[in-house]
Amino acid sequence: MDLALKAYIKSLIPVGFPDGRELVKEGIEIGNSFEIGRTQFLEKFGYKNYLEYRKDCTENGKIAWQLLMGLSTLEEEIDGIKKLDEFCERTGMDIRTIQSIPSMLVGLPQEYWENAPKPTSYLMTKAEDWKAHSEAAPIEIVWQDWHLSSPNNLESTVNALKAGSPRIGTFSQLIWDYPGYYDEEKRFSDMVRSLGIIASKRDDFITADTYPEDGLPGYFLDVVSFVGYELLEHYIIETLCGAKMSLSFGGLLTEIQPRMAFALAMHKMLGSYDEPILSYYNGGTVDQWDHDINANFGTSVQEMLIEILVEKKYKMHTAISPVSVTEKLRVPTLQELFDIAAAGKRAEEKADEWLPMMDFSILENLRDDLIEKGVAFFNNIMDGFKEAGVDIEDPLQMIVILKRFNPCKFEECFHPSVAETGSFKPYHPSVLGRQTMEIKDKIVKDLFNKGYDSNYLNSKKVVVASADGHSYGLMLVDNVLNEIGAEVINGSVDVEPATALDLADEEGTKIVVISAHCGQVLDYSKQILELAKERNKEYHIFMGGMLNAMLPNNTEPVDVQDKLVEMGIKASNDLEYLVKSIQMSN
Ligand code: B12
Repeated sequence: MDLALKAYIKSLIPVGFPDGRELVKEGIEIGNSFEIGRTQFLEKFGYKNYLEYRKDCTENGKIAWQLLMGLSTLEEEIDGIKKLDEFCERTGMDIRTIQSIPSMLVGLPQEYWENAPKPTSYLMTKAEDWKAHSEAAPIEIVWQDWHLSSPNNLESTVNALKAGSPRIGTFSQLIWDYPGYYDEEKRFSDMVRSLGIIASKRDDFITADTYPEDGLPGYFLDVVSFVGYELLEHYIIETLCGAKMSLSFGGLLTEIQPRMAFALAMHKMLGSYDEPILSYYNGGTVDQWDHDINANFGTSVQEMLIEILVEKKYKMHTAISPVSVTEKLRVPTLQELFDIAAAGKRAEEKADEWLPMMDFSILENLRDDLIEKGVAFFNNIMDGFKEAGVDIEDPLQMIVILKRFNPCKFEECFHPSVAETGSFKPYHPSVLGRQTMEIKDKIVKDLFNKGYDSNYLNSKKVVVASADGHSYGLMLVDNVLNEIGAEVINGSVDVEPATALDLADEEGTKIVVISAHCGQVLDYSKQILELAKERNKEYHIFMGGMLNAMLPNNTEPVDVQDKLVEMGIKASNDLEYLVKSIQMSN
């Protein structure tokens, strides 16, 4: 291994942290001290556990359906669960699982709430709040987001299990940062304890779920790297912590062949009929239109149809969790969720007519190629870690290193093409990175056609950063500004207001460009403007991305671009406006 890489990996090894093996044991003890909750769903339909339900669906030639729901208050969320039950009863359509998505704040201990920007979705504070979901109706409730890998993971894992959640996620989200929270040792020691708790519930088929696109793979440019990385997570969860792993995916892997081949690869390597690895397919989120939104039913339904067909053929017990046609606009309403699930269920009615015409050999060939190269990627990681002195049998050390690893560098370091050809070259490119570069090319071409050139910004120094974990808008802005002649300093993702201004001060520039997507732009802007005032300095603050927020008395996020402009933020998604305004800023 190259010496610089070896030194880099060494520098990521945590010092003075507890031994992860001991933390797993502590977790198992905590897990043995309480029982998992028995839900209204299991009671009403007479299943021993949720896996038995999914197997029952397979055996009866049916698909298990799920919705992801994160409404703006706890009351609305509970009411939404009841409404889904009513919808199932009225239409005869069984959509019996909800993955509830609370606010990011639920992942933070409450003492941090006051100073954190307020994102979309609802809050929970006590064990009864979790229980209220699974007691509301015979609908199975699952918690993944902001649970297993958040700073508050120990409390939320226990609460979710006591409320009967059949899986706890999301392992891959360990790379997410939380505003104002910096105690890595506590957060990840607790995460290993939580994995121990889940391990203690193995016989109840409770799993630790992951969702690659929310973690390092969200930055990867090759589907092969997804496979290799998942082998690594499987090694940590199953081999080091003794917990059962499950995996959901699909938001970003939207091209049908690699999408389905990835599922088959996971099933072939890590799953079986009795112990499935795949929990659900999430609907694709990147190909959606933000105009004439009903057209999105077209792409969504064909995606669900192939998932149904693959499920019928390979019997992996994978649920389908469709994404509303409004995905590109904002968090969906309840009715929008029902509409897309109903469309999928109607496609299911016809699937048996398609099945005899299907030839799955293309998918199987791609699956085998992904497996071969993915295994090579995994072996490269393990060899690299060992050579750099990582204790690869300590789950805490492994998790902390993943958290600290630069995601893009991670892929380039271990990708098998590097050993083969000397440089990184994706074998089966992932969608979003490629699409973002295509959008960038088009924007730059249009700007050049309008008379801008590669010296237009005359090496003006600009700090760019993402206010949350979304990186592609940032990548786009960085590349456009760079090609129009700016000197771009990229602060990366999860950058807090103070850090953005610190970076601008260090670099001696007043130009700060923020990309934000989580509905936090109003709070973020207030904070950054107050800080600028305190520093008695003038900055030019630009902002783009998803310029919306949850306002009091509203149940859906609303556009706040005008409010931001009134506050003094140059808020717009227009790249030409950005380029022109930067040119005029002193
Ligand atoms: C990819 C994605 C993710 C990936 C991100 C991976 C990564 N490495 O970036 C993952 C899966 C991790 C993710 C997670 C979450 N996401 Co997300 N995500 C998306 C998705 C599908 C695409 C965003 C994207 O990258 N587009 C490609 C880029 C190139 O386009 P863009 O970002 O739209 O940017 C355009 C313009 O806005 C502009 N632009 C962007 N920034 C800037 C800045 C300036 C200054 C300017 C001028 C222009 C500009 O440039 C682009 C031009 O076309 C959107 C839905 C959608 N289809 O848009 C949801 C979406 C943004 N996510 C959303 C949410 C809620 C989340 C989560 C909170 C969900 C959760 N699990 O709880 C987490 C938060 C994670 C975190 N830590 O921050 C919501 C936001 C809701 C809202 N505000 O109303 C959306 C809209 C989905 C939805 N309908 O609910 N997400």
